[in-house]
Order: sequence, then C-alpha cells, then structure tokens
Amino acid sequence: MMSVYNDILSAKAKKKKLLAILIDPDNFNLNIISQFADKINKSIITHVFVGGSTVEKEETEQLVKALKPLVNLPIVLFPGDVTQIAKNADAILFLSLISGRNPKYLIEKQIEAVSILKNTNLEVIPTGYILIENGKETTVQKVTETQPIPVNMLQLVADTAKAGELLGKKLIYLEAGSGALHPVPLKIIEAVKKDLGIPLIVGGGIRSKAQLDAAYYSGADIVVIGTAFENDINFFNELKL
Ligand code: 1GP
Repeated sequence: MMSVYNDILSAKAKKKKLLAILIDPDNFNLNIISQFADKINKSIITHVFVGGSTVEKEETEQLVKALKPLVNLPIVLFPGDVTQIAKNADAILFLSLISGRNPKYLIEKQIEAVSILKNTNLEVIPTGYILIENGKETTVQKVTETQPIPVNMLQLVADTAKAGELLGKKLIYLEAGSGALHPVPLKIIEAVKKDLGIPLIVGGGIRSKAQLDAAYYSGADIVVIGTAFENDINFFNELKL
C-alpha cells in the first residue's frame, strides 16, 4: 500500500527535494482542470495539497474527485477546517498550530476531526504547523486568532519545531501564509533544520525558481506553492528544470 509519509522519508534520505502545489478549492476554476492537470504532470511537482481557509463543505471532495483521474501524484489534504476532510484524498496533514496559543487549533479541532476520520482510509500525518511573521497579517492569522513568531526569534522557532518533533509530529511546516509578502527567511529555515530529525515543509510567498531553490538549499525538504500557480498558469514554465 502506498504510504505518502514513507515516500517523503525516502526522498529525504536520498536528498531528493519535493514540491507541492497547493490548490484552494475555493479559488479554483474546475473548467480548466484538464489543462491544469496536464501542466502538473509535465512539471517537477511531486505532491498535490488541497485546502484553504474558507472552503465550503463538499467543495474539497469535488475537486479531489475531478483531479484524481487526471494526476498521478499523491493528493494530500491541508485542511483549514474539519469540513475539508475529504475521504477520496490519499492523506491528510493532521495539523496542530504549535506556534499559537489558541486551544481551538492546538487540540479542539483535532478532537472534532476524529469521528470524521474514523470513516475514512486517509493516511494521517501528524504535522506541527508554525506561523512566521511576514510583514502583513495573513488570513491564517485572522482565522486562527494567533500571532506568528517574529522573524528575529530564531531560537524560539527552532525550539518550537523541535518540541513538535519530540511530541511525535512527523512533519514540521513553516508557514509565512498564503500570498505572504515575504517567504520564510532563509536563516529561519537553516536554524530549524539544524536540530530537526523529521522532514521540513516550507511555504507561503514563494513566487520564483530562485526562491524555491534558496528554500531547498537552506534545508526545506518540501516546498509548497499556491498563489504563484493560481495567479498565472505560465508559472509552471518557470519551474522547468
Ligand atoms: C499556504 O504555504 C502555502 O499555506 C502556500 O502559500 O499561496 O503564498 O504560495 P502561497
């Protein structure tokens, strides 16, 4: 049986870098799905993440259903809420917002998710989610009512990530926020990477091949890009090897 997480671990062991495209069902035009899937298939993308902040119930499932026959990559839920748990995906990032102090996103939503997950075969991947300040308030900050960690607090970010690992998270996700003005600073990626034993995801505000490569070079194992693809389908061309 396919294990999305084991494949991530073996890629990490081989130093193969991974790229996830984030598709927000709320902003995606299903009429162009074939053209979009074709671009994905011809690109360096290795994973499809699906999720958003304000997605209507059923929208996620419809998008996954339409995408699955067209794309031969793991489809991983990156849910903004329990209503986005779609049983037809392959895996789910089971997020806990460990940079924040809002119990709702640390444990309450996760408890709410259990009865839904019980009726699925989704591979559940425990993920420590860490928001990093990027110069403007992002939707995820507003929705979760939490403060991101300031960019100068390197040790706090590194310790938060390590605490996540020690608590049993299997992935750490450093997030600048969708459409962030600035991506996660490279020195933060480096500081987190230094002590972390589990794979590191970095996302938010990455809009060029140079920024992608810099994130990899600094220690990201998986990079997530959403807005750049959403704004311009020609961004796929920029990512050619
Ligand atoms: C957001 O990290 C992802 O959760 C992707 O961000 O949309 O800015 O690429 P962008």
